[in-house]
Amino acid sequence: GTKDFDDAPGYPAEFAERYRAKGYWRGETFGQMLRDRAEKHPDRIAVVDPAGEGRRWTYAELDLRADRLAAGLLARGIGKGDRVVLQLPNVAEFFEVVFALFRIGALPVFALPAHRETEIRHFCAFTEAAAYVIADVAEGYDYRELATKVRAEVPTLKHVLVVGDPGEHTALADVPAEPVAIADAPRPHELAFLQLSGGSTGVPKLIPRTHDDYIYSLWGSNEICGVDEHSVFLCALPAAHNFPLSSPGTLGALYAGARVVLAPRPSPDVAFPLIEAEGVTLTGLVPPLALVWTEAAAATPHDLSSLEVLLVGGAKFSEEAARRVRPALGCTLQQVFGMAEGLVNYTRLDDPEDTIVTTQGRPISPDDEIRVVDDEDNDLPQGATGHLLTRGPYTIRGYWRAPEHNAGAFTADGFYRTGDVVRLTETGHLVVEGRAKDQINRGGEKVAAEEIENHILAHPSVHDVAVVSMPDAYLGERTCAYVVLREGAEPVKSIAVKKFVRERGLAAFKVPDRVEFVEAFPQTGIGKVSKKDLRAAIAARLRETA
Ligand code: J2J
Repeated sequence: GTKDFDDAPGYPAEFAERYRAKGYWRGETFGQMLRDRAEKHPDRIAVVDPAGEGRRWTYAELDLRADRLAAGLLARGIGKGDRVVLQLPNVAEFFEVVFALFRIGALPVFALPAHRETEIRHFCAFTEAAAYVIADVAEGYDYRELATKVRAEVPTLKHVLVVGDPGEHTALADVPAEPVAIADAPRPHELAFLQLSGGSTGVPKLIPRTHDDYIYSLWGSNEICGVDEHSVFLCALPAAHNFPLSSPGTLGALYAGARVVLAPRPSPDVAFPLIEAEGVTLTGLVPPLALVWTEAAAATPHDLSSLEVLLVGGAKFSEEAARRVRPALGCTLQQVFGMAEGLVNYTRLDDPEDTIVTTQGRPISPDDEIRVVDDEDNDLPQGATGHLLTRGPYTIRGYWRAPEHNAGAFTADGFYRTGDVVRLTETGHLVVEGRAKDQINRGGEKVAAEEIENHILAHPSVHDVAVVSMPDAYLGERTCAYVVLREGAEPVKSIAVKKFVRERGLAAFKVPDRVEFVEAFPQTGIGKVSKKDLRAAIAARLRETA
């Protein structure tokens, strides 16, 4: 039968046994993994933080810091199973906190620096978080004020820990204590953290990942991406996102005993000097940034020759852009089509160039089960385009505390409905052809249409709204909100709708890029709003004005 965690469906016993027997699940935990690396090679550099006065932490130092912070957190009453919302930019402390939490079995909830009051309040309230960890100020934004507001609204939230100047909160630097033995250390099959879903619903769902399953995705990725102890991984995207965290990401690099270099921003002016100075061998980017890098590489004075692999994923990378990577950057392109729910596909480093530039790769594991189905869940013939369903040794069986949603998001036998529309090539590579979920992929940043619609509906002059994607040369897609005003309502300007959304305290990437006012929506045969027609209308409109 199914071994259920309290808050989410786990892997059925027969699957768990198979994943262990096949050696995918190694029975490791993150806490133990870091200890092991620190014992084997204490003096090797684990994390380089150029923003933090060029700090370089060895494996021994990271291990000791995690131990000391773990003890301090326990002393403050934060322990096994507690949720801790983590919202840090790319700083070394990100890893100190994450590994301290891993050690005591508290669950990090990986918020992004872009999230604002509405999202953070939801993460803290929904997870009944005991603590919230922030930076003081980053990119001109003061997270302490946000924390003050959220703390007043969420009764479980007892601790706000701040990297830097704490203001009215507690400095992270004041928490560490003398390391203690941890009585109830987490076990490999238990939850390690909650990751955020890109989502297509009103509020983002939380993704429960175990030590066993996630660590498999790390070493599996390392083998495919050629990561070993000599690798240097540049974390250019926000560290909390699943892609730079695990594909193979910072945690993959630490698993390998390699070096992680943190870029405070992903732009070439920041990243290129770091590549040269640190001898970076691989990094991951979303398609818009990969375009910027390929263009900037032509004129850069920096030596990028250490770069061996550029991973590009999070959104579809066009063949045209993909073909430019190797000539411009002198490295191998590796396309990656992944999801925080689990399944990750990579083109292989030795795939023919045509496969690398025209497909989004194939799964990490021989036991990743892939189905391509029609609208009624019937399997389609090989090569046909349809809905991607997947099940496997590092794909969740359900979201955290979401039984109703899970009933629709998974098949009865546990396949996750990715919402992606794909086709399989003869070599078993996946090509992403589109999307069935109601989401806008804004250059890798996911926007759930329903979430934005709910916010716009709160505007007193708005009668109805439909948020759709519109094509964009740089981001691939941007968001367009079609609005029907209430009868007799004063005219509203586009800019006022955008301002209204922004002031509700949402990540900036969720503010609609464009607002169109219409009298009524086109309808489907069964009287629902036809988003297909709206997408076609805005695309045509953009072509006319181009
Ligand atoms: C088209 N769509 C893609 C790609 C993701 C590695 C890489 C990416 C993510 C990620 C990740 C795509 N081409 N190459 O977690 O570990 C879209 C799909 C997918 C959704 C997942 C990783 N790569 N996508 O992007 O959870 O629609 O994870 O279902 O943010 O991004 O989004 P997310």
